[in-house]
Amino acid sequence: MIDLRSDTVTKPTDGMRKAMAEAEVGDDVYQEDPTVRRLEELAAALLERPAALFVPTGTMGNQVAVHLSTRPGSEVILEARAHLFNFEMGAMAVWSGALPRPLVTPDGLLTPSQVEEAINPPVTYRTPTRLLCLENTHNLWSGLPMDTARTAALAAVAHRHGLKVHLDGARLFNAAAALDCPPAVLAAPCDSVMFCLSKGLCAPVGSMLCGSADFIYEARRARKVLGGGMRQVGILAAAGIVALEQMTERLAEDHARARRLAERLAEIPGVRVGPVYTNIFYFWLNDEVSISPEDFVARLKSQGVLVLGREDGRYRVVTHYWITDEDVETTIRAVRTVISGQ
Ligand code: TLP
Repeated sequence: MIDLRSDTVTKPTDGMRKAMAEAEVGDDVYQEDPTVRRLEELAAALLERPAALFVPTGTMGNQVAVHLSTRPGSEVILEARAHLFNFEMGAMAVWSGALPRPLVTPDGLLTPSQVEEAINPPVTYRTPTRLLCLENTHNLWSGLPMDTARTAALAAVAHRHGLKVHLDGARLFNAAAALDCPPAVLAAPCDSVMFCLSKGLCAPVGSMLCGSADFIYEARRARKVLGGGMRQVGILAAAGIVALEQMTERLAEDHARARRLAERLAEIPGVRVGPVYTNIFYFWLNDEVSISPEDFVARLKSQGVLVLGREDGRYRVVTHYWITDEDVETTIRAVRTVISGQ
């Protein structure tokens, strides 16, 4: 199967499996797992932060950050299509009692004036706004990367009004590759940053939350509240170390394949392709293609290709380490076959 549904489907590399088998471990709840400690030091150094915490998922990393940066009854500003708002099961309301204030944008990029207008004034009769969450790259906006200038301008507004800024950098290394800018620089204006090891970087599990020493001390407690105190988890951290040491520099290859695949798909009559910035893009079938989304996904599957059909009629394609040039060709042939055989 050529699995283009997500980069979360990536299986660990041989190097990761070997590192996992050989990992030195200890009880991480006592902070005695040497491999986890090494991963956390590596992540903190990469992001130029005092400290980092290994968490099982990106969702947990994001929600721990929201929890520590809000109070029940306060508001969180984010872009309307943000993962934190759309795919995290209302966690900020469930666990932190926080209210999202989603802002609609035409292109996925919040503007400083939009954020400023959405911050409630600090009077005793208005809901306090405490946090701004950004997403880089922006998943639902075709993997759109956000440059440091925009991040800094948004963070400046937030900080001027006493808000914290959290970055959902699930695919921060994709943004870094696309913009040719170190991840530490892209994330620098934000108080906390989460990035995933388990997406394009191929680790089977795991994300990192980075921030100040005090923030990470509290984050360790919050992770425990959520049942995220793991024990001999160096087995997983070992794959994360390989992810950071060996997998970040190659992401431009995934971006180039996404671009080629999109260009070739756009040549097929009946197919409309959205923008490609990094490793995620969307496409649509024009009305002349009378095939239901369920059928299209199922018929592509029978040709050995998996894409994600969304309820809004878009199909998502994500390239990653396990997608080769040959897979790009096979995918084009499969889409042509399905459309011509409708
Ligand atoms: N994204 C997944 C799905 O949840 C949509 C995917 O297939 O793209 N932030 C962003 C921007 C994400 O895209 C994701 C996962 C997360 C956070 C959550 O990470 P996990 O799945 O580790 O909780």
